[in-house]
Amino acid sequence: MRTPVIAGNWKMYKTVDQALDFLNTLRGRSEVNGVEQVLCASFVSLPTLIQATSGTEISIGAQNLHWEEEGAFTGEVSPTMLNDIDVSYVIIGHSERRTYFAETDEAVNKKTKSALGHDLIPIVCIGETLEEKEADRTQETVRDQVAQALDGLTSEEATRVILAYEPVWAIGTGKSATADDADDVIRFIRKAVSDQLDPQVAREMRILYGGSVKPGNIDSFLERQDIDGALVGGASLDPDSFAQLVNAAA
Ligand code: G2H
Repeated sequence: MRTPVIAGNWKMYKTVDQALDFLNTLRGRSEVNGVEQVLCASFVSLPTLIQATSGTEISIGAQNLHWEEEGAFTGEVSPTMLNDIDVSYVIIGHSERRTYFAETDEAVNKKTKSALGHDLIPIVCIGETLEEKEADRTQETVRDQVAQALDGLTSEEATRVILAYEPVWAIGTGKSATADDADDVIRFIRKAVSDQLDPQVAREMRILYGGSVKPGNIDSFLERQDIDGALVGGASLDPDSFAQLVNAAA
């Protein structure tokens, strides 16, 4: 049995005060068992959010990390620093980082290994662009991204990875993939993981869908056996809708 995950990706939204307001409104509305609920906030808000959620069902994640523990890397944040403030999860390879910050599959692999080596749960994002989809290259694209992200991991390590299938054309556009399409690709990803590592890893690994998920469409994704939850941007910014998403997955 794979525990479902609802992870909010707040991107570059919410000051510390706004993040605390969100938590105050959320309090008590999503205190449910049977689902991992994660809020991935800006680095600036992480210590405050971790303190404010201590003892609750809510976990806090970062949206990026550097793979080195320290060094002359201006502007970067290391896994050791995330450990120091008790961060639990970290998003890696989001399409916005791949597109705007030139994050490569090689960097995604280094970050994934580093996160696992520091007991952080990586939420690794993969997905095809509209151009790749239209050229019928969705499977090839996601298979390559998965192969590179998980390259060199042991089965035990890979089992701790959460993959998020986020078709780039569905991100923040209001156009979500249909549940059928998402299910097909996620089943294909599970098979790719099985071929690359072993069938047990593929059975145990959580794979989420992301891209314009909201309370009105979450059920259609969650009812698919291979989809283990969602990585949610826009709809995670509002505590009511985040609570509805979590409660739908519980
Ligand atoms: C995809 C998703 C969260 P949204 O970026 O990772 O955002 O739900 O706004 O499409």
